[in-house]
Amino acid sequence: MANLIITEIRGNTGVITLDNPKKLNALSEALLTQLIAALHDFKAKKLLTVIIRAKPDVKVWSSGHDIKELAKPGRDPLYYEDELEQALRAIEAYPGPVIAMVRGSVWGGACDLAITCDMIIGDATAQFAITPAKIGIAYNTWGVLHFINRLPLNIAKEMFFLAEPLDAPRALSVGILNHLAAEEDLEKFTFGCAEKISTRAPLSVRLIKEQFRSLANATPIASIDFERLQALRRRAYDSADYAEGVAAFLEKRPPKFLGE
Ligand code: LCV
Repeated sequence: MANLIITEIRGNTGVITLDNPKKLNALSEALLTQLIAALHDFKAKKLLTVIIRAKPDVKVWSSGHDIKELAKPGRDPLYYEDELEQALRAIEAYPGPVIAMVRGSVWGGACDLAITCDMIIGDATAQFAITPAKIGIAYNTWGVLHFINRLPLNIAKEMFFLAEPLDAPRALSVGILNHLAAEEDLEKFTFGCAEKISTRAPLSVRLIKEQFRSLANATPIASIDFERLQALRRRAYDSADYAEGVAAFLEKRPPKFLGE
């Protein structure tokens, strides 16, 4: 299995570099399995902070879920055991801050991954797009909650409805980016943050991370409502529109959605 990420340790920080440029760091099952394994390894080594990044020369930080691996219509493309969902839970459960260091554009599931990280530090090339509406995907409800927890509702809705990238200044102004660093300072600034955190009391930092995780996920939803949303999701992932969205992407043409 080719290495699709590079892992390294700098002081008390584990570093994961997405490294599958020919697929624009698409979040394939293989890449995500390696990312989850790296987080488990960093946890075993008791590293307090993690940075997830791409190589400095990329235009695309990650093109999101590997569209070629999306479940065929009739099956939930973002079900609980999907590797993307497992990776998001691994980031959320990591016992310490996970920082996304972003250069380039971040698409779909990779945008969810970045905002599931505890902080995002980017430079002027950073862009963020959440794209289910562009492909006809039935996004999962836990994924939507990430955006609700991060952004004003109207901004989160705009991102989902338009499925267009937000550029770095807009991403900073709405709260996606914690910091917008100059290109030449991005690495130094991000690693400086991680280093500073790793001088803080680990038990307190780990407790805070867990408190945020539990409280952020504490949004109650009536089971009948969850069932109703699942039924609506199934109508979307069973639809001809979903098949059309994926086919149009692979055939490099605009999709023709019919609402069925
Ligand atoms: C597989 C790809 C991909 C890709 N998968 O280069 O959020 S949800 O619900 O939508 C979620 C399920 C999700 O994450 O879905 C995926 C969301 N991702 C996107 O919508 C981004 C799709 N990609 C693009 O829009 C373009 O590739 C960008 C703008 C990222 C880069 O455009 P550029 O013109 O530089 P190409 O489009 O030519 O892509 C280069 C190769 O990478 C493949 C793409 O099919 C092409 O393959 P070929 O060289 O074989 O033609 N590729 C790109 N993204 N997510 N494969």
